[in-house]
Amino acid sequence: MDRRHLLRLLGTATAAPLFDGVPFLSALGDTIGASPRPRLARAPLRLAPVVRGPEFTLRAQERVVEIAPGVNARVWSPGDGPVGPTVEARAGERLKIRLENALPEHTILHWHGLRVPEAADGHPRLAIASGQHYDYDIPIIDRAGTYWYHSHAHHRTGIQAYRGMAGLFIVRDEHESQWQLPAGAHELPLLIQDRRLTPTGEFEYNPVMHEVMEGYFGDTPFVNGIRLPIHDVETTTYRLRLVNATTSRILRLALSNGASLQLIGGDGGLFERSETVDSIDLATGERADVLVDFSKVPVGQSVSLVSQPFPSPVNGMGMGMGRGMGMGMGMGRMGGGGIPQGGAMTLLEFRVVHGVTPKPWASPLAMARTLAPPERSTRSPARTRTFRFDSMAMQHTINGRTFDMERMDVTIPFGETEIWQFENASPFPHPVHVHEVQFDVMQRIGGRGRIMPWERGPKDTVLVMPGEQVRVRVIFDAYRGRFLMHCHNLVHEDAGMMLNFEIV
Ligand SMILES: [Cu+2]
Repeated sequence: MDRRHLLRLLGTATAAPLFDGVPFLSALGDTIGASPRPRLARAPLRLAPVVRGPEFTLRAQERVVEIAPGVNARVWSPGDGPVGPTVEARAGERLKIRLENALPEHTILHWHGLRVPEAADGHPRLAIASGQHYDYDIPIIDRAGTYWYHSHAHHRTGIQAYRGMAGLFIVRDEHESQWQLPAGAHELPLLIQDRRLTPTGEFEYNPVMHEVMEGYFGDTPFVNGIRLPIHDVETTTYRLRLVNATTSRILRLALSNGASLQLIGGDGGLFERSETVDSIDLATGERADVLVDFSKVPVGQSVSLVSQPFPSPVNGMGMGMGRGMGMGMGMGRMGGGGIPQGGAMTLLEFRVVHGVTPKPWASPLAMARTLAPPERSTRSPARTRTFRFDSMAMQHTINGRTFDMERMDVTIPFGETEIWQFENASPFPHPVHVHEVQFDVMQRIGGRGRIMPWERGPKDTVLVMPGEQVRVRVIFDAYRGRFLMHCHNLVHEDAGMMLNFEIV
């Protein structure tokens, strides 16, 4: 009796179709990572449904959804899909969003990158129990940009975001509209995650000791909640809104054919000028707005969005250990470990299927002029504060302390400009996220020693590598209240690498 026949007799052929060739072996199957993986058919990319104001409800619930052809997975999502819907708003609008919690545990959503009133920021002390709801009132005071939202539940942010409690939040405004950037089918919001997929279609999340230190890495890429999808494109220019929504992974985003990316914006909207780059490093929480030109790709060929390999950024870990070994010294794959930090991954395949005459906005030269200069403060900073990020003895600390929900760590007078200096004294990378602000990266000392092209606009999250000091200029002039600053490696955040600050 062959295996297919056996499985059918056991009644599992349709319920658990993940093993080799049963029944999804196809020419579109693939292998991910270094070790043999189940061959699965590839699914088309899906864009999350769009929700708009002035009022709507997001219902967080457990669902079983299709994440690859014939493969269902249990997700936790604030909507009907594998991740949350894309919120679209216009600057100046006011949104009233109700979060209904039908999950079996507490949750709360944070609107990442947006400056909102204290009550709308999703501080973990505002989390609601299962069966409860929370009403957000959000005036959109920020400029056009690619923001996002995700769970901020105390000690549960990592697993909830991993299971699908995340989505995009796009703000549009008049200033951006005048540039006639690729829109409609040529604008693709892409929420990138990595997960470990078990043979029964479950998302495995169980950081063991070394993963609590370095981070939790998946073995399978997901875009908009779909496993390694395919998207059909025309021979013209597309706008990709890239969001790193992984738990811990730094992505070195590039195109598989070596073509360059035209970087037009970042965390806080469009840059003053676009810049052509070969790759973009995005840490968890960071975003990039890029134009990709498919006009030179012959119809019938594919180009993939990939994360290129890079040496392990863990201090003291060389290239050798970064490749396939990770911190676990071989515990990695045997223990179900994912592709290590810096490992190569294919994220999304673009199949060029139509030749079209490029539209006027498709000229990269046209985009090289000034896009949208953000209004930034030139006030001199009132003070400098230093925050030292350290990881040792199974603890992740900021200035020697782990998070205490009730302790106020920093008090800032409303309206003041400050320099915040983030120092990474640990062996691990830390993407530092500050709620309620868009800051300017002023200087990086040590490590890479410079400001990267994708850090030249307003930002809310900045990657601080081991040995680096990064200075940012922050203005606290939106709202008074209690907010958070934390590491956005969600394993570190859940372990307490977070502090409260209050604007008074
Ligand atoms: Cu961290």
